Amino acid sequence: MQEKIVLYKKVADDVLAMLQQAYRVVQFDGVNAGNRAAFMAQLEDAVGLIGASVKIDATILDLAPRLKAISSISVGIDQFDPADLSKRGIALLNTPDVLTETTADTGFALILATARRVVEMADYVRQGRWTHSIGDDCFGSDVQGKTLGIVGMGRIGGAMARRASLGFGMPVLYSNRHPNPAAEKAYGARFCPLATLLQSADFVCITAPLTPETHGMIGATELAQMRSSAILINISRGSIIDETALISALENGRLRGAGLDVFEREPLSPDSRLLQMPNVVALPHIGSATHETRHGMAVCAAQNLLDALSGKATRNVVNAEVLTQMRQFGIQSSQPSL
Ligand code: 8YV
Repeated sequence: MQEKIVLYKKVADDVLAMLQQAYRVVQFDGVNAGNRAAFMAQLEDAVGLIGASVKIDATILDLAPRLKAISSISVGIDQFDPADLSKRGIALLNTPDVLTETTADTGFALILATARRVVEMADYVRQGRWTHSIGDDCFGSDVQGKTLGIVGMGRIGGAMARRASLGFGMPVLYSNRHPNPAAEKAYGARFCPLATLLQSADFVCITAPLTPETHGMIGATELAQMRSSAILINISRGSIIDETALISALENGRLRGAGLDVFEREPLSPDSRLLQMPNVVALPHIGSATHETRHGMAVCAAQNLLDALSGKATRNVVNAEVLTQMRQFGIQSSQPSL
Protein backbone atom coordinates (compact mmCIF):
# COMPACT_ATOMS: atom_id res chain seq x y z
CA MET A 1 0.00 0.00 0.00
CA GLN A 2 1.44 3.38 -1.04
CA GLU A 3 1.82 6.11 1.57
CA LYS A 4 -0.55 9.06 1.39
CA ILE A 5 -0.08 12.70 0.40
CA VAL A 6 -2.80 15.31 0.85
CA LEU A 7 -2.83 17.94 -1.90
CA TYR A 8 -4.93 21.01 -1.02
CA LYS A 9 -4.68 23.06 -4.18
CA LYS A 10 -5.73 22.34 -7.73
CA VAL A 11 -2.68 21.53 -9.88
CA ALA A 12 -2.16 20.54 -13.51
CA ASP A 13 -2.37 16.86 -14.45
CA ASP A 14 1.38 16.52 -15.02
CA VAL A 15 2.07 17.77 -11.48
CA LEU A 16 -0.48 15.37 -10.03
CA ALA A 17 1.14 12.56 -12.03
CA MET A 18 4.56 13.39 -10.53
CA LEU A 19 3.17 12.85 -7.05
CA GLN A 20 1.12 9.81 -8.00
CA GLN A 21 4.20 7.97 -9.25
CA ALA A 22 5.22 7.32 -5.68
CA TYR A 23 2.26 8.18 -3.46
CA ARG A 24 -1.48 7.87 -3.12
CA VAL A 25 -2.76 11.42 -3.52
CA VAL A 26 -5.94 12.77 -1.96
CA GLN A 27 -6.75 16.05 -3.65
CA PHE A 28 -8.78 19.07 -2.52
CA ASP A 29 -9.44 22.15 -4.63
CA GLY A 30 -8.60 24.54 -1.78
CA VAL A 31 -9.93 24.24 1.75
CA ASN A 32 -13.14 26.05 2.67
CA ALA A 33 -16.00 25.82 5.17
CA GLY A 34 -17.65 23.19 2.97
CA ASN A 35 -14.75 20.72 2.78
CA ARG A 36 -12.69 21.55 5.88
CA ALA A 37 -13.93 18.55 7.88
CA ALA A 38 -13.17 16.19 4.97
CA PHE A 39 -9.69 17.71 4.63
CA MET A 40 -9.01 17.29 8.35
CA ALA A 41 -10.22 13.69 8.24
CA GLN A 42 -7.62 12.83 5.60
CA LEU A 43 -4.65 13.97 7.68
CA GLU A 44 -4.41 11.06 10.11
CA ASP A 45 -2.28 8.80 7.92
CA ALA A 46 -0.76 11.42 5.56
CA VAL A 47 3.04 11.59 5.32
CA GLY A 48 3.09 14.67 3.08
CA LEU A 49 1.06 17.82 2.61
CA ILE A 50 1.24 20.11 -0.41
CA GLY A 51 -0.76 23.22 -1.27
CA ALA A 52 -1.07 26.96 -0.60
CA SER A 53 -3.19 29.68 0.93
CA VAL A 54 -4.37 27.70 3.98
CA LYS A 55 -3.19 28.41 7.53
CA ILE A 56 -1.61 25.17 8.73
CA ASP A 57 -1.82 25.63 12.48
CA ALA A 58 -1.34 23.40 15.53
CA THR A 59 -4.96 22.15 15.38
CA ILE A 60 -4.36 20.80 11.90
CA LEU A 61 -0.92 19.40 12.74
CA ASP A 62 -2.26 17.63 15.83
CA LEU A 63 -4.44 15.60 13.47
CA ALA A 64 -1.45 14.55 11.36
CA PRO A 65 0.87 12.43 13.53
CA ARG A 66 2.62 10.75 10.58
CA LEU A 67 3.43 13.94 8.68
CA LYS A 68 7.10 14.21 7.59
CA ALA A 69 7.04 17.13 5.16
CA ILE A 70 4.89 20.06 4.05
CA SER A 71 5.55 21.62 0.67
CA SER A 72 4.05 25.07 0.16
CA ILE A 73 3.29 26.18 -3.39
CA SER A 74 4.51 29.65 -2.49
CA VAL A 75 7.64 31.47 -1.50
CA GLY A 76 5.89 33.11 1.47
CA ILE A 77 5.77 30.88 4.55
CA ASP A 78 3.56 33.04 6.75
CA GLN A 79 0.86 30.32 6.81
CA PHE A 80 3.22 28.16 8.90
CA ASP A 81 5.05 28.22 12.18
CA PRO A 82 8.49 26.84 11.22
CA ALA A 83 9.63 26.56 14.87
CA ASP A 84 6.62 24.40 15.74
CA LEU A 85 7.15 22.29 12.62
CA SER A 86 10.78 21.76 13.61
CA LYS A 87 9.71 20.65 17.09
CA ARG A 88 7.38 18.14 15.48
CA GLY A 89 10.13 16.96 13.10
CA ILE A 90 8.22 18.11 10.01
CA ALA A 91 10.21 19.62 7.14
CA LEU A 92 8.83 22.78 5.49
CA LEU A 93 9.69 23.56 1.87
CA ASN A 94 8.83 26.53 -0.35
CA THR A 95 9.24 27.77 -3.92
CA PRO A 96 11.66 30.69 -4.15
CA ASP A 97 13.30 31.79 -7.44
CA VAL A 98 10.67 30.42 -9.82
CA LEU A 99 8.30 33.35 -9.15
CA THR A 100 10.82 36.15 -8.69
CA GLU A 101 10.63 37.79 -12.11
CA THR A 102 6.87 37.43 -12.50
CA THR A 103 6.25 39.01 -9.11
CA ALA A 104 8.63 41.87 -9.91
CA ASP A 105 6.66 42.40 -13.16
CA THR A 106 3.53 42.78 -11.03
CA GLY A 107 5.37 45.31 -8.87
CA PHE A 108 6.35 47.34 -11.89
CA ALA A 109 2.87 47.07 -13.37
CA LEU A 110 1.59 48.68 -10.15
CA ILE A 111 4.22 51.42 -10.25
CA LEU A 112 3.32 52.31 -13.82
CA ALA A 113 -0.41 51.92 -13.31
CA THR A 114 -0.50 54.23 -10.29
CA ALA A 115 1.96 56.85 -11.55
CA ARG A 116 0.42 57.07 -15.04
CA ARG A 117 -3.15 56.48 -13.79
CA VAL A 118 -3.56 53.63 -16.26
CA VAL A 119 -6.65 52.01 -14.70
CA GLU A 120 -8.38 55.33 -14.07
CA MET A 121 -7.69 56.54 -17.62
CA ALA A 122 -8.79 53.24 -19.19
CA ASP A 123 -12.07 53.61 -17.27
CA TYR A 124 -12.33 57.20 -18.54
CA VAL A 125 -12.23 55.95 -22.13
CA ARG A 126 -14.57 53.03 -21.42
CA GLN A 127 -17.11 55.37 -19.82
CA GLY A 128 -17.23 57.52 -22.97
CA ARG A 129 -15.68 60.53 -21.21
CA TRP A 130 -12.91 60.96 -23.84
CA THR A 131 -14.76 63.53 -25.86
CA HIS A 132 -11.95 66.04 -26.46
CA SER A 133 -8.17 66.19 -26.28
CA ILE A 134 -7.16 65.52 -22.66
CA GLY A 135 -5.97 68.26 -20.33
CA ASP A 136 -3.76 68.26 -17.27
CA ASP A 137 -6.57 66.78 -15.18
CA CYS A 138 -5.60 63.48 -16.85
CA PHE A 139 -1.85 63.81 -16.42
CA GLY A 140 0.15 61.41 -14.32
CA SER A 141 3.74 61.66 -13.18
CA ASP A 142 6.97 60.22 -14.52
CA VAL A 143 8.40 56.91 -13.40
CA GLN A 144 11.74 57.06 -15.19
CA GLY A 145 14.41 58.87 -13.23
CA LYS A 146 12.41 58.89 -9.98
CA THR A 147 13.72 57.28 -6.79
CA LEU A 148 12.53 53.81 -5.86
CA GLY A 149 12.74 52.73 -2.23
CA ILE A 150 12.68 48.97 -1.79
CA VAL A 151 11.77 47.63 1.65
CA GLY A 152 13.31 44.14 1.74
CA MET A 153 16.18 43.45 -0.67
CA GLY A 154 15.73 39.72 -1.23
CA ARG A 155 15.22 38.02 -4.57
CA ILE A 156 12.11 39.98 -5.60
CA GLY A 157 13.56 43.22 -4.23
CA GLY A 158 16.64 42.58 -6.39
CA ALA A 159 14.49 41.97 -9.47
CA MET A 160 12.65 45.25 -8.80
CA ALA A 161 15.99 47.04 -8.42
CA ARG A 162 17.19 45.66 -11.74
CA ARG A 163 14.09 46.85 -13.60
CA ALA A 164 14.27 50.23 -11.89
CA SER A 165 17.96 50.87 -12.35
CA LEU A 166 18.71 49.35 -15.74
CA GLY A 167 15.31 49.84 -17.38
CA PHE A 168 14.01 53.10 -15.95
CA GLY A 169 17.18 54.90 -14.83
CA MET A 170 15.85 55.13 -11.29
CA PRO A 171 18.12 55.64 -8.29
CA VAL A 172 17.40 52.81 -5.83
CA LEU A 173 17.38 53.00 -2.03
CA TYR A 174 16.78 49.95 0.08
CA SER A 175 16.29 48.88 3.67
CA ASN A 176 16.87 45.30 4.71
CA ARG A 177 18.00 43.19 7.65
CA HIS A 178 21.49 43.14 6.10
CA PRO A 179 23.24 45.07 3.35
CA ASN A 180 23.09 43.42 -0.08
CA PRO A 181 26.45 44.12 -1.74
CA ALA A 182 25.40 42.35 -4.97
CA ALA A 183 22.45 44.74 -5.45
CA GLU A 184 24.66 47.70 -4.59
CA LYS A 185 27.24 46.66 -7.18
CA ALA A 186 24.83 45.70 -9.95
CA TYR A 187 22.19 48.42 -9.55
CA GLY A 188 23.87 51.12 -7.49
CA ALA A 189 21.30 50.45 -4.77
CA ARG A 190 21.96 52.39 -1.57
CA PHE A 191 21.40 50.79 1.86
CA CYS A 192 19.72 53.17 4.29
CA PRO A 193 17.52 53.22 7.40
CA LEU A 194 13.81 52.79 6.72
CA ALA A 195 13.09 56.39 7.82
CA THR A 196 15.58 57.78 5.29
CA LEU A 197 14.09 55.64 2.55
CA LEU A 198 10.55 56.76 3.38
CA GLN A 199 11.57 60.43 3.44
CA SER A 200 13.42 60.25 0.11
CA ALA A 201 11.65 57.83 -2.23
CA ASP A 202 9.08 58.71 -4.87
CA PHE A 203 7.91 55.10 -4.88
CA VAL A 204 8.14 52.84 -1.85
CA CYS A 205 7.79 49.16 -2.69
CA ILE A 206 7.32 46.50 0.00
CA THR A 207 9.01 43.20 -0.85
CA ALA A 208 9.98 42.03 2.66
CA PRO A 209 8.46 38.77 3.89
CA LEU A 210 5.76 38.85 6.56
CA THR A 211 7.34 37.88 9.89
CA PRO A 212 6.61 38.94 13.48
CA GLU A 213 9.19 41.71 12.92
CA THR A 214 7.65 43.10 9.71
CA HIS A 215 4.01 42.79 10.83
CA GLY A 216 2.60 46.35 10.87
CA MET A 217 6.04 47.75 9.99
CA ILE A 218 4.45 50.52 7.88
CA GLY A 219 2.07 52.27 10.26
CA ALA A 220 0.85 55.84 10.74
CA THR A 221 4.33 57.06 11.81
CA GLU A 222 6.03 55.57 8.78
CA LEU A 223 3.33 56.79 6.37
CA ALA A 224 3.74 60.29 7.80
CA GLN A 225 7.45 60.13 6.94
CA MET A 226 6.69 59.57 3.24
CA ARG A 227 6.47 62.46 0.80
CA SER A 228 2.92 63.56 0.03
CA SER A 229 3.79 63.05 -3.66
CA ALA A 230 4.95 59.45 -3.06
CA ILE A 231 3.23 56.24 -4.06
CA LEU A 232 3.22 53.10 -1.91
CA ILE A 233 3.37 49.69 -3.60
CA ASN A 234 2.84 46.37 -1.80
CA ILE A 235 3.54 43.03 -3.50
CA SER A 236 4.41 41.09 -0.33
CA ARG A 237 1.76 40.64 2.36
CA GLY A 238 -0.99 43.04 3.38
CA SER A 239 -0.30 42.85 7.11
CA ILE A 240 3.07 44.55 6.70
CA ILE A 241 1.09 47.78 6.26
CA ASP A 242 -1.45 49.06 8.79
CA GLU A 243 -4.34 49.28 6.33
CA THR A 244 -6.45 51.61 8.48
CA ALA A 245 -3.54 54.03 8.71
CA LEU A 246 -2.99 53.76 4.95
CA ILE A 247 -6.64 54.53 4.20
CA SER A 248 -6.50 57.57 6.44
CA ALA A 249 -3.24 58.81 4.83
CA LEU A 250 -4.75 58.43 1.35
CA GLU A 251 -8.06 60.03 2.29
CA ASN A 252 -6.26 62.99 3.82
CA GLY A 253 -4.04 63.52 0.79
CA ARG A 254 -0.90 62.64 2.73
CA LEU A 255 0.10 60.18 0.00
CA ARG A 256 -0.28 60.46 -3.74
CA GLY A 257 -1.52 56.88 -4.25
CA ALA A 258 -1.10 53.19 -3.63
CA GLY A 259 -0.71 50.09 -5.77
CA LEU A 260 -1.71 47.05 -3.75
CA ASP A 261 -1.64 43.38 -4.71
CA VAL A 262 -2.10 42.18 -1.13
CA PHE A 263 -4.32 43.11 1.80
CA GLU A 264 -4.72 42.49 5.51
CA ARG A 265 -7.78 40.38 4.70
CA GLU A 266 -8.08 38.56 1.40
CA PRO A 267 -10.28 38.59 -0.58
CA LEU A 268 -10.57 42.36 -0.03
CA SER A 269 -14.11 43.35 0.93
CA PRO A 270 -15.94 45.12 -1.91
CA ASP A 271 -16.88 47.67 0.77
CA SER A 272 -13.26 48.61 1.47
CA ARG A 273 -12.71 52.36 1.37
CA LEU A 274 -9.60 51.64 -0.67
CA LEU A 275 -11.88 50.82 -3.59
CA GLN A 276 -13.52 54.23 -3.49
CA MET A 277 -10.26 56.03 -4.25
CA PRO A 278 -9.25 56.58 -7.90
CA ASN A 279 -5.59 56.83 -6.87
CA VAL A 280 -5.58 53.25 -5.56
CA VAL A 281 -4.98 50.31 -7.86
CA ALA A 282 -6.04 47.09 -6.11
CA LEU A 283 -5.26 43.67 -7.53
CA PRO A 284 -6.46 40.25 -6.30
CA HIS A 285 -3.04 38.92 -5.17
CA ILE A 286 -1.80 38.16 -8.68
CA GLY A 287 1.91 38.61 -7.92
CA SER A 288 2.97 35.23 -9.32
CA ALA A 289 -0.22 34.49 -11.22
CA THR A 290 0.82 33.68 -14.77
CA HIS A 291 0.20 30.27 -16.34
CA GLU A 292 3.93 29.68 -16.71
CA THR A 293 4.93 30.71 -13.21
CA ARG A 294 2.09 29.05 -11.32
CA HIS A 295 2.84 25.83 -13.17
CA GLY A 296 6.57 26.20 -12.42
CA MET A 297 5.76 26.74 -8.74
CA ALA A 298 3.59 23.62 -8.59
CA VAL A 299 6.29 21.51 -10.29
CA CYS A 300 8.90 22.90 -7.90
CA ALA A 301 6.71 22.20 -4.86
CA ALA A 302 5.92 18.66 -6.03
CA GLN A 303 9.62 17.95 -6.55
CA ASN A 304 10.41 19.50 -3.16
CA LEU A 305 7.95 17.15 -1.46
CA LEU A 306 9.18 14.05 -3.28
CA ASP A 307 12.78 14.95 -2.42
CA ALA A 308 11.97 15.61 1.24
CA LEU A 309 10.00 12.40 1.68
CA SER A 310 12.72 10.34 0.05
CA GLY A 311 15.42 12.00 2.17
CA LYS A 312 17.03 13.70 -0.85
CA ALA A 313 16.06 17.33 -0.32
CA THR A 314 19.00 19.65 -0.81
CA ARG A 315 17.23 22.93 -1.61
CA ASN A 316 14.17 25.03 -0.70
CA VAL A 317 14.07 23.67 2.85
CA VAL A 318 12.94 26.36 5.27
CA ASN A 319 13.75 24.49 8.48
CA ALA A 320 16.87 22.59 7.43
CA GLU A 321 17.47 21.50 11.04
CA VAL A 322 14.67 18.97 10.65
CA LEU A 323 16.44 17.21 7.82
CA THR A 324 19.67 17.40 9.77
CA GLN A 325 17.83 15.66 12.60
CA MET A 326 16.79 13.10 10.02
CA ARG A 327 20.52 12.65 9.32
CA GLN A 328 20.47 14.34 5.93
CA PHE A 329 23.46 16.38 4.87
CA GLY A 330 24.23 19.11 2.39
CA ILE A 331 20.92 20.93 2.93
CA GLN A 332 20.56 24.41 1.46
CA SER A 333 18.34 26.38 3.81
CA SER A 334 15.67 28.61 2.25
CA GLN A 335 15.48 31.65 4.54
CA PRO A 336 12.27 33.70 4.83
CA SER A 337 13.11 36.06 2.03
CA LEU A 338 10.97 36.94 -0.95
C1 8YV B 1 0.75 32.92 -4.33
C2 8YV B 1 2.55 34.17 -3.01
O1 8YV B 1 -0.25 33.81 -4.60
O2 8YV B 1 4.35 32.68 -3.30
C3 8YV B 1 3.78 33.45 -2.55
O3 8YV B 1 4.18 33.67 -1.41
O4 8YV B 1 2.09 35.05 -2.39
C4 8YV B 1 1.94 33.83 -4.30
O5 8YV B 1 2.86 33.46 -5.23
C5 8YV B 1 0.17 32.21 -3.19
O6 8YV B 1 1.06 31.57 -2.41
C6 8YV B 1 -0.90 31.21 -3.65
O7 8YV B 1 -0.36 30.18 -4.42
